[in-house]
Amino acid sequence: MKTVFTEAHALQSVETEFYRGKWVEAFEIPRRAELVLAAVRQAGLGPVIAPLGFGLAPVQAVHDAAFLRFLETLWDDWVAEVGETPAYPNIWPPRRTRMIPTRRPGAELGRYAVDMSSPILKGTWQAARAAVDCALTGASLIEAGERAAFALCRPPGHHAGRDYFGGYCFLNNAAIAAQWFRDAGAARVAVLDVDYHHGNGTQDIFYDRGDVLTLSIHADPVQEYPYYIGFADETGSGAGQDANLNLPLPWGSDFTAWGAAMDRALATLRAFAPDRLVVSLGVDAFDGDPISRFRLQGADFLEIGRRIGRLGLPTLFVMEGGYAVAAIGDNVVNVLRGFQAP
Ligand code: OKP
Ligand code: ZN
Repeated sequence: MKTVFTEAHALQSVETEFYRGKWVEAFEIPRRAELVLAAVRQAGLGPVIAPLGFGLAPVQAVHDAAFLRFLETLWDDWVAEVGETPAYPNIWPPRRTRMIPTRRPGAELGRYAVDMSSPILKGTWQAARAAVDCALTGASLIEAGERAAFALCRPPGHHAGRDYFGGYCFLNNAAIAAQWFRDAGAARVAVLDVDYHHGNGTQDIFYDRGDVLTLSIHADPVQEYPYYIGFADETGSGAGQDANLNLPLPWGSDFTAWGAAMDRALATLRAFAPDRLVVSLGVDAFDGDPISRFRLQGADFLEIGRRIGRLGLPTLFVMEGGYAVAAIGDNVVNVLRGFQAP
């Protein structure tokens, strides 16, 4: 399987993040992608290729136009007003606020950010666009007949909604790839999110659609980020009724619980009979993850890959979370190798 990667990911880089009331060493760091790349090479998984440029149209097919203008222009506006320092929101519009147009960068940040984990930097737009191009290059390999591809995307994407960003995510790489598959002729696409955190952005984007099935296995939002979304009773709306499946699990869950949830997800996925599968591949369900509380072991990731492989679908893996840097490479490669040798 080919891996799509570009060094442009390193343009999104911060030393610290605001976590539990303190500025701590950042979890979502460039080293994560470098270690996954090293593990892919070490394992001899296949060629590593650079992304092609896909332009903005596939991004506009998923995200709100004003939101995209904001992401592209915020840095320059921020620098003019504040200077060359990471752009963080520090005010949010309360409920019942009229969304009056403004160009004040501080006001716009609060309008589009859902949290403080994703500062906008000089290279954020470029890094986020490059990650999308990695996902779309992987998708195009599959369109050209490959059975699978691995888009080593960074920054991640699954918390980015139609018109909001947060959770380290700016553009929803997996959702953009899923939509691109639809536009390339796939009648039905499934997005399976195995990241520890609920894929709230992906759910948001496809919630009212029946042509894209979204499934997510994640920590119960009663306990865990993103808190407000990801509950089991969110099953889709309108044409998308029953095309969203959330499988929340409590803190401390191991592969006994996780694997059972996965089997439920796979049964729904098989019944949907998609033409293409996108996997939001976060490996933060790992026991040793510093911000997560599941207990999956290294070998469990091999089994996850095997089960996905047995679906027999053209599959695009899109990198999401995973913060136990010492194990991130092995955990990702385990999924991909399990997939290849079910
Ligand atoms: C991104 B991905 C919880 C703080 C959470 C943001 C987490 C984003 C995870 N107390 N901070 O899904 O791995
Ligand atoms: Zn995560």
